[in-house]
Amino acid sequence: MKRVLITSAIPYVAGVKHLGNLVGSMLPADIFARYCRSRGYDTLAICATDEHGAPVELAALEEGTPVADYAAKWHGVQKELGDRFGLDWDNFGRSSSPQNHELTLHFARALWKNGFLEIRVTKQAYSPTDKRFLPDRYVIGTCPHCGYDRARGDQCENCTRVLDPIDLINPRSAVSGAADIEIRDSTHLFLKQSQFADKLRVWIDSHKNDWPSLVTSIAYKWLDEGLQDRGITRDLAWGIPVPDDIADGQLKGKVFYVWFDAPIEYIAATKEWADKNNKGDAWKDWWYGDAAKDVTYWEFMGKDNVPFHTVGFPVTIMASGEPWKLVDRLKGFNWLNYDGGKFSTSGKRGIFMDAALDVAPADYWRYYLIANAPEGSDSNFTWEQFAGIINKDLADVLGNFVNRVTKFCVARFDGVVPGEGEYGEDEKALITELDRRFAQYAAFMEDAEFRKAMGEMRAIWVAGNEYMTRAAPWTHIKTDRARAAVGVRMGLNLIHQFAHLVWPVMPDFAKTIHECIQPVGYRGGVIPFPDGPMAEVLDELTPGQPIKAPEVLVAKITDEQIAEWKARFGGGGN
Ligand code: B3M
Ligand code: ZN
Repeated sequence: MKRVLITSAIPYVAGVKHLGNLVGSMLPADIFARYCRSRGYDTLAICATDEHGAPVELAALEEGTPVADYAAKWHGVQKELGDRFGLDWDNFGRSSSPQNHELTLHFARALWKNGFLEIRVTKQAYSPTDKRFLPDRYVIGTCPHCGYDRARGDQCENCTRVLDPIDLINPRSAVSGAADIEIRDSTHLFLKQSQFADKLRVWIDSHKNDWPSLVTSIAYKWLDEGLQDRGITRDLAWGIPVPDDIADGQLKGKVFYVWFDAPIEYIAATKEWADKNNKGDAWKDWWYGDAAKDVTYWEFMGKDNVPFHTVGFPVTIMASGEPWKLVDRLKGFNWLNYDGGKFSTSGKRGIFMDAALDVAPADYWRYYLIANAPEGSDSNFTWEQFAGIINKDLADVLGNFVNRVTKFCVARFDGVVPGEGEYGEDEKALITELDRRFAQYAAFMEDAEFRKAMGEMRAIWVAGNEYMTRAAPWTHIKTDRARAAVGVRMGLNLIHQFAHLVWPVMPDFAKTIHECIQPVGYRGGVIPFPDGPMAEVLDELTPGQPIKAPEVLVAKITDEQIAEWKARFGGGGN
């Protein structure tokens, strides 16, 4: 059996994530995982909250809450919102877990023992006003590469380059705004990444054909610019402390850099899963040595996270000298913009996961976002486009199809699958077309080519609708009941297969329509991918079996709603 390990970039625990975060990692990872489960693959889907580092410490500071409490609270909020969005992880872990502390120390010790860590005295930003070192995002200033004036000390949000706080022009403290920033000496551990440049290049070359060019181009850019050694400790209080047996206690009071322990949490969250479910060492079978050889490991992330997954984390694994799994398929995404500008957490611009669910059900968002995923280039959200796609694809095409067939069946065939008549030429032509389209859809999904897959899904709904218009049982019922019965029977079978098709993308919707038409023996849970050739699955329902017509399946979005949401969320044109 195929084994598929799936990780989504783990969101910082601070606050509610916006739809740009969702579409760039968690949503595609979940849809891909559900697709894999629907094919019967042995699937493990992992996500977590990223709880360490300057961003979280800073946010807790702003809120005036102890960091540990702050992290626990927001982990809970994110877990709940993820559930409401249908994100169905095998484990949604926490990078502050004991398992991650343990594994991070395991890696750090292996790196130290293998001679890939070095103690260096570095120049760090220090604020006398704040009486502390200001690592990473604690410093804000102008990006030396692109001139963006609110670049943060760890990475420029605008050009995605990774920065050092002391590179920033006009630096100021994120804590107090103080500009009295001094440069002081501080001792840190450095991972000798430069020694892995050749090995990394060979590895990245080997993925030239199965990673998106967005991903390989970012990876090559890093290698071509010359791989720098990387500081993996910070002057922070919150995080995983450096133990005394590394660097003879010289790093006392410092913690590992969040980007060192965050990817290790992919493994640790798998161990959390095993521990929670009494699965012993089963977590290792996904990650380590021969037991994990047949696993295909997929990572999903936004483009700003790509360097850490094509260089940082792989170097950690390579330098450990242990046979941990490296990523096989790395799916990176561009940005989703909000009405021509950036989604911004700090600027509170755009739509956040909690507010999104106030205005529309999770399935609308899941479908809209994945159908417009920023795969080849950035994509842009507007309320008009959102409403247009929901109203056309989901209401006019899919919802209308389900409604007219089920309602007609209830009205004219006593709400049972009619058995009269035989499938003819029209039905056979449809079956041939759908065999081809389902196969094409599956091929796109196997490669996580979501836009193409959604295009094919839509084409399948359209083919069903067009067939129904030709079959017109509402016309034939007056003169030829058997002929009308054939159309209705095919229509009901199509609806049933649509539930199977759309489950990974719209799980609630799929469940609703599947419950209206479920074949005898269905027990709930995963709604599997159509199991067999269309000639069989489109003739699967038993004549005489009762069906139901769902209540309004997809309510159309009105112009008044669009106006109201634009006013509420800002942006969105006028
Ligand atoms: N937390 C950045 C982000 O949320 C970071 C990802 C970690 S993946 C190991 O986009
Ligand atoms: Zn920049």
